[in-house]
Amino acid sequence: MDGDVHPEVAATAEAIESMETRGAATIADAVVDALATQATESDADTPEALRAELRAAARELHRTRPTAVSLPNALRYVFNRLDGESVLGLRQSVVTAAETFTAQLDRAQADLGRVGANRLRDGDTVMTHCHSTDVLACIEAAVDQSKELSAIVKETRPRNQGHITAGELRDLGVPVTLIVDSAARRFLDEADHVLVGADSIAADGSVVNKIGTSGLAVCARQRDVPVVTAAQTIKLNPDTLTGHTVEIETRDEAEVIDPERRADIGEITVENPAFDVTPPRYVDAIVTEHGQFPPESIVTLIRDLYGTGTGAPWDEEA
Ligand code: RI2
Repeated sequence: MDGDVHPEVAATAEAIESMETRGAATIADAVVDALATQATESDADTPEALRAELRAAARELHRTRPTAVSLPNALRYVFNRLDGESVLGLRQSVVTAAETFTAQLDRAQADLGRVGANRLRDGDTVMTHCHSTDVLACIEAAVDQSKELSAIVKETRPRNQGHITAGELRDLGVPVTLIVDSAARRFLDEADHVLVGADSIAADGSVVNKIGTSGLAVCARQRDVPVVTAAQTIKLNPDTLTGHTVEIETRDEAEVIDPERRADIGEITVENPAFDVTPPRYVDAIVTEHGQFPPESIVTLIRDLYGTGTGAPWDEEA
């Protein structure tokens, strides 16, 4: 039988689900932290009991956001390093794995930032969609190289994460023009790059990112504005090597329209997909901590880094 989930794990899951904690890299960081809390705060008196608790905690965390592959990749990282014949040893293996994971994540983002910055020239204007810490890392690295950049920031309905991007760019000293999503095509003529993040990258090079990314990419291609995805390799989806598709998260319709207003309108359907899929032909490069790749070649990197090592060890009884 599976063990108890620590209240802090449940709180982390709730924060991810409500998007108080959001962004693929931040989510990955939060889930390994939560597993470490489960391990250190546990009262389990046998390694089997602690393993059961860790599996239960992982399942609670895993169900929160189905599209962000960084979440199962992070869980798998820890589960693949579970080791120890005693509670103490097992506990330590979780803490060490979580710490190593977080350190690697930070390093990867800094490395990725320097790669992405090389694409940006002094005086360039970047158009952004949603809020991505990987994208911000590229811009921050370019600013550190004394490049002067400006940004056109899409507000990104329905959750308006563009506001977070705008604030962080201002903190970096980058001039920001905030636009509504539907103004993107009009402003593309003023952009030198479209720079977006990713929640999941499939083996065929398709980029799964915040809803609205694919429309932006199609318009950018029509206007010859290069589209670059900044994505640490934790966003690569190994399941897609074996033909699985990426599940697109559907969120509450109340994010799109106030329930009272909806009731006033009458019988309508409201859809709220959180993400869309941009085919590789609209993406010029995927920037990772290992360098930049044409999307069509990303399958090689996925195979090298993940092999066919997928699965959900938190569902197993072993
Ligand atoms: P970083 C976000 O999703 C955006 O789609 C963003 O591009 C992606 O996560 C990656 O974020 P959401 O959590 O890992 O806002 O680059 O739904 O921070």
